[in-house]
Amino acid sequence: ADLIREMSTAVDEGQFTLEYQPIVRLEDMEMTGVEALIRWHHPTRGRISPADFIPLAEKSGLIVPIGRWALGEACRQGAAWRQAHPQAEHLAIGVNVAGRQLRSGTFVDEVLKVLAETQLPVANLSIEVTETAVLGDQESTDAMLRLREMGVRLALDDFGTAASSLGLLLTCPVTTLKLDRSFVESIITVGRQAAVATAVSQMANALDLASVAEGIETEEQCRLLQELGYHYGQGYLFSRPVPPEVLAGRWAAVA
Ligand code: G
Ligand code: G
Ligand code: MN
Ligand code: NA
Repeated sequence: ADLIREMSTAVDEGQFTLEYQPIVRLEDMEMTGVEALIRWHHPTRGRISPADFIPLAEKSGLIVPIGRWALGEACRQGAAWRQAHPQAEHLAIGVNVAGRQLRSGTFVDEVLKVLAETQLPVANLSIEVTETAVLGDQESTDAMLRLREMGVRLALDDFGTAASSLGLLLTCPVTTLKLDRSFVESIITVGRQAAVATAVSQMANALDLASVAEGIETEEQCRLLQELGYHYGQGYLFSRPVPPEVLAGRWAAVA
């Protein structure tokens, strides 16, 4: 309960920051996107992991203002990167959005407003939703359809972990599947993980969707996922989530 109360003022007090984890195109290992991941720097408790506060934020509804902040901040950062670094011109900025945000009724208008204010081109934005967040309900489907009409990319995050993955693909207008990292973790030694990863890749291709494999930690996993047809990869092998100035430094170094 204390944590919820503290969370409710944390946005205004500037206690949240975003880190960005690279997403690379497996064909040439170019960084083509990033996923924005929120960090809470609590004044007395120190760093609190999103795994510990995002579920509370979702339950309490505070995810709506927190998520609104994260969307604005990620778009502002993406626009700033584009201004400063030619390499960032086509960078996809992935922003996690909770079901409650998507269903809030004002989400699509908020996206429009943020894009206008930050001058981030719509083609640079990718919204990440989880299967459990959307579960095929009409309100989130409508919001996603409107986002698609605007040209926002939509990724289905943690794909394969929820109960209704396959049915969702018929109703949910996503552009990208992100294979959950639980299928990547032991993909080299556990045949069943490789089998699921193969099936998801084939399904993505059959449905004309982009595919991202998450949680890639070794060269061996990377090679196998590339052979299985994954278009993009994300994981500690390429980079941990890093503060924005670290990415800017990498671009400046190769410019
Ligand atoms: O960053 P980490 O590596 O610990 O992320 C833990 C979880 O928190 C992930 O499942 C991620 O999707 C979620 N998360 C991180 N940032 C955000 C955010 O801005 N909004 C929402 N809804 N979830 C987030
Ligand atoms: O659930 P979502 O995919 O939005 O969240 C991404 C989470 O996965 C973050 O907590 C991030 O730190 C974590 N992550 C990213 N790459 C790796 C990886 O290679 N290995 C592990 N174990 N976790 C990862
Ligand atoms: Mn995500
Ligand atoms: Na995920």
